[in-house]
Amino acid sequence: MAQFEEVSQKSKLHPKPEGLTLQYGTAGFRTHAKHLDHIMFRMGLLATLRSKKTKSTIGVMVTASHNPEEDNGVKLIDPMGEMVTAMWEGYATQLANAEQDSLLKELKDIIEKEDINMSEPASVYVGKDTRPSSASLSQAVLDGVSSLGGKTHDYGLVTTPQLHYMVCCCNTHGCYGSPTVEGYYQKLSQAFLQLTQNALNRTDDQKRLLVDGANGIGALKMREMEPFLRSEMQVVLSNDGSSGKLNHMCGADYVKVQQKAPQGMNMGVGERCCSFDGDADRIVYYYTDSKGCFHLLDGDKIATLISTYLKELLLLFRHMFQFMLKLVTVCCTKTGVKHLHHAAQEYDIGVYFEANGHGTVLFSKAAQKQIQELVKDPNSNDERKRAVKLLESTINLINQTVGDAISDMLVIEAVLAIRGMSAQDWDAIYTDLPNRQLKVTVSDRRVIDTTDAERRAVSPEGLQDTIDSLVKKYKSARSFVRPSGTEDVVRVYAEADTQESADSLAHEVSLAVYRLAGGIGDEPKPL
Ligand code: G16
Repeated sequence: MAQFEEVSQKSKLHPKPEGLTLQYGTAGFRTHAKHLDHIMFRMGLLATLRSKKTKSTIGVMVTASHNPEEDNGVKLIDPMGEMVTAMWEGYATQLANAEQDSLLKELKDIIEKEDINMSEPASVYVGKDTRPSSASLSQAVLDGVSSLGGKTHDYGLVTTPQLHYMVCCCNTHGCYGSPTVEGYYQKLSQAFLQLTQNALNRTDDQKRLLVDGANGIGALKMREMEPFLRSEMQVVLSNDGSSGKLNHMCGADYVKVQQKAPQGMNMGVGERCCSFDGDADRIVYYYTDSKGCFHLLDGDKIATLISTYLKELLLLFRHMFQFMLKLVTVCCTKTGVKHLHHAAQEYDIGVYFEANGHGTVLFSKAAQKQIQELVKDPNSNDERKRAVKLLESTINLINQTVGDAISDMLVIEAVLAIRGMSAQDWDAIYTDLPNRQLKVTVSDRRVIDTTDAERRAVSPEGLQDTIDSLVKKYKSARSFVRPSGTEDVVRVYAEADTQESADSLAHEVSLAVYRLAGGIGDEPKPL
């Protein structure tokens, strides 16, 4: 077939280095950008097949999110804006690792297994972050799509959640919004302005938010969005990409792991600050108190703020709806928003956040329908009318396709404004135990296997027993280890009654990982 001839010819321009194998990780392929050209071309091919199979538009985002600037990666987006299924992640790995001369064979194998009608049209949306390597890598994706005859729409520089939003808008024929960057700003800003009308007499200080853009795409998009917010938010942007390096000493991952403010941010006492990550799908908040102490408001705190706000609104209607009667339930999954997203879909309203600030809120179709009916209810009193309007605007403000730093930030700002809360009030909802997160480099991180939502290690032998006995030495302590799905490291988490104990436990567990799981380089040193 002429189609395959074209793939065969074009793939020679994006050759695979012999012997290189990569896995589709927690959020797609991710490694040094120099290894990725063939992966991008092949993901263009795979997205085209997925589009033909689903008869829908598929998204391909070129980004390595929180990883260093030299890395890059690719995330595939399914029709409703969610991550691709596990089965297709497997195909992605299969195609990525096919040697040059067996690429067509593997491609045909997927076509056959999935029974894909190759005469179906295909449409793929492509976006990229600000990394220097992203321009040529996204071109490789476009080449892959066109070599199989698919249509592309190149959105250029967008945040990952913006591309998820575009894909969902396209496949819902505009029901979710209009599939343009402007449409995204319009939808979110209108909802935000409606919500903040409920917060009276806010001073300029209360509208002020210090935003660390991680020197990435989120900073660019925040600047573009600002005029749409009509001074209802006064953004002071730092790490806007004009001088610093992406994610270097800044960004959500740095702030969360280091538990300190990013470089270049001048924080006044008690001032609300937040950091995006490299592709703006994560956000964490923080402030310093009058003693100069740094306070982090991470994904757990964000989930608590948003769920208590929603619960308060829903309780006004508890006499009417079954789903609102259920208590708030907590569920744990493995790391990776794809796991959390699926778990959250099981609920009428699912609020999910990873501690690193990646998360969103999902409203089931039934819940959205019931809220729509409430809007029209003629017997509603003023308090309920107000609550239902708030719910409606909150739904519009949330990017339900995936975690979105900009959307989450606007939700948080609106909730704080409506409830008249400061960052300190929010922080006081509960007190975090002191904790520490570390990384250990080992020769093969896959030697660590886990169970119970990654809370217990089943291999290597003896590791979990060692962790258990170390934990017993400290008060209120817990510790978990797991292989990262995005970097070549093992992650260690520890918490205890004091920061000294958390640091010491994290160090001891790191040493155990280093010794029992094949650590390389220098032994972990005490903090
Ligand atoms: C990705 C995933 C997240 C995950 C994070 C870190 O985020 O989407 O769910 O928490 O990687 O994973 P790990 O700790 O296993 O390296 P992002 O923002 O980097 O795409």
